[in-house]
Amino acid sequence: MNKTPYFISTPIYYPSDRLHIGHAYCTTIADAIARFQRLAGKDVFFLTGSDEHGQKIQRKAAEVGQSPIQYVDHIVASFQMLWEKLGISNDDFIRTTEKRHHEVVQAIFQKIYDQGDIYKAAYEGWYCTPCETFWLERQLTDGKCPDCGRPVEMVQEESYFFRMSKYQDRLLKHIEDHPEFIQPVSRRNEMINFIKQGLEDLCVSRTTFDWGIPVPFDRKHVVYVWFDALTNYITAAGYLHDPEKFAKFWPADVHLVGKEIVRFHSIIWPIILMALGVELPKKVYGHGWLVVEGDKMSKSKGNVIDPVLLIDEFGADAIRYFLLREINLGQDGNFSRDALIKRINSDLANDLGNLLHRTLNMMQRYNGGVMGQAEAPTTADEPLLTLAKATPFRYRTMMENMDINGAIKEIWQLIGRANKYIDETEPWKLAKDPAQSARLDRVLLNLLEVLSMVSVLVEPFIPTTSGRIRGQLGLPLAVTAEDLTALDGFGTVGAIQPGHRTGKPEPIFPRIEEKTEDEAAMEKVEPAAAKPATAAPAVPEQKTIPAVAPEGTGEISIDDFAKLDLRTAIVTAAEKVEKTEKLLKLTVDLGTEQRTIVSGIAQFYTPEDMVGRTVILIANLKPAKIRGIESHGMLLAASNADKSALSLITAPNLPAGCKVK
Ligand code: ME8
Repeated sequence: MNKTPYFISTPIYYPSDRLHIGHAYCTTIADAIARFQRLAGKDVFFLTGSDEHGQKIQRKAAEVGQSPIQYVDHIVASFQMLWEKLGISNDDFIRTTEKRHHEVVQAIFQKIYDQGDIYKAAYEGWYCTPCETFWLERQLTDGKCPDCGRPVEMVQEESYFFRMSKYQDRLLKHIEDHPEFIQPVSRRNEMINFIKQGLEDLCVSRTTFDWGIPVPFDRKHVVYVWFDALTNYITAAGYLHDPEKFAKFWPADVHLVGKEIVRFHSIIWPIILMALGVELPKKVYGHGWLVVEGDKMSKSKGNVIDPVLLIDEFGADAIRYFLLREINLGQDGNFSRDALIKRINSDLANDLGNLLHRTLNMMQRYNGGVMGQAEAPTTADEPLLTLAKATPFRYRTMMENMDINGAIKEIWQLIGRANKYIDETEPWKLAKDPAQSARLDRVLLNLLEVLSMVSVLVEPFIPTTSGRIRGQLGLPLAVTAEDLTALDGFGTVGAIQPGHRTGKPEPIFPRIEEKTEDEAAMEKVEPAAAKPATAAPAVPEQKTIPAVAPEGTGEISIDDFAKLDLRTAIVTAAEKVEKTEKLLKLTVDLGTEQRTIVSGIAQFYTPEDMVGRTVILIANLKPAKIRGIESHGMLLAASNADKSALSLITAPNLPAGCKVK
């Protein structure tokens, strides 16, 4: 039987910089939907990639003295590494520098030109290079880019223009006739208003730089980067190169994009397709933005979150779960370390981890890990079984509507009900009475069946964990479309039969000891203040010392100690770091230079206490960003075991810059 095709895409990201948690958010959503659609029996084509041309990239490469291709090759490799680490199951990764893409862009530019929808004229207007967007004077906000708020540049050049205005009425009608085309509805209304103000013809070529796809009939020009980038979706679907694939996967089911680029996808892109005589995508979904502690992420604020570091610390599934559970798809959402740790502890370690652990533990203790012959369900089982029967349908409906958050809540409601069922049925009492053994088996069977269901339903969100749960349950590790279908018959077709063997319980998500942000920040910069040193008190950087110490002894050589550049420094200014309890920002004089240090001592020293003190500084410690402040060095301090007392190491009678040996 032919499977129904399903095509989902993410934006192709700019390799102007490494990706941050916002990009990981979008790609994780797309991955969860792609995985769900595969489970739902569809033939899925899940596309992501990189948008490599344009002025922004050319400038970035020049800044570091590299050719654009050298520059992007390196960054694109980091994208691919990130997607692998995050468990992203994309079927293709398109780079706009690939030959297959050049050919398509040039062919469609030529076709649209030949039919008279692209014409040459002079362009004079504003350009935002970070957004790669043209603006009219009247569209600017206080003379700046209305999208990103950054300065714009005046552009005056000969350009090719695309007759967008000609298609305005057709596009408006399409949007009005297809309420599902732009979602959520708030974005749809914005787009309708935008089009009603009148569409200008779009400048689709540039001449003042050359990092782009040449216009085939006029080599002085390169194709405008958005015209180039949007075309990626049909290139990858096989347009011109693989008609069979294209017929199967086009039109795309959904272009998932951030809310700031819905305009490009629901106005420029459909008009390009109309000009080509190609069907429009079925849906453009504009997801919300991820902010950090309520603030937009930006390099200048120093609050950009690197997903690679988070995955290394917490694991890919924990990050995926947080992003998918915490934020409603169409709305903006907040990322905070505290909220992440809370979610891991409550939902993953407590609710899911405990259900699995308790059930498998009881299977081992009462049944030696082997399922017995269970008696028929009783009324005491009804609440759990009724909920379990209803859950797959509700889950499917929500996932089809891209309500990921709602679907996850459904699963966790079932998990919560199953944990309660253990408390209600008290299997430990049943286990004491041999006459109750078939009843005990029923309770255990219900729990195993529910866990088996959960292992299928969570696969799109936490795929590695799904496999680990299934391994412990004694089920095949990979989840298939048949497994999801079988859930519809829950209660009649069981995954667990008498004689089934379950494995040993292993914790799937260890609880994370909650630390406040200040504590985490302090550990990064000042391990001596956060944790009392166990070796020599004057050696606070515990992480580097064991690496050079002879194994097992904990001792270091005098040469190791000599690596530390310890110096006296005089504090010249001090203030509290805003919105923190424990951090002070200090300016210290080293005799030869002034440094800024962020130190976790605010509970023990006021800013006034600090000014004028001569402290000891590790001067050759790598700088670290703490709360957006670059801290260059670390003060020495000693503290007691429960950290209730802390004392700075000082050298009151010495000038700044003396070496400590
Ligand atoms: O715009 N929160 O690429 P880009 C959530 N190359 N999502 C975020 C985010 C945040 N804080 N920051 C970025 C481009 N994103 C073009 C796209 S498509 C033909 C060309 C996500 O690298 C979000 O999906 O600036 C946003 O639309 C996308 O990254 C922009 O990535």
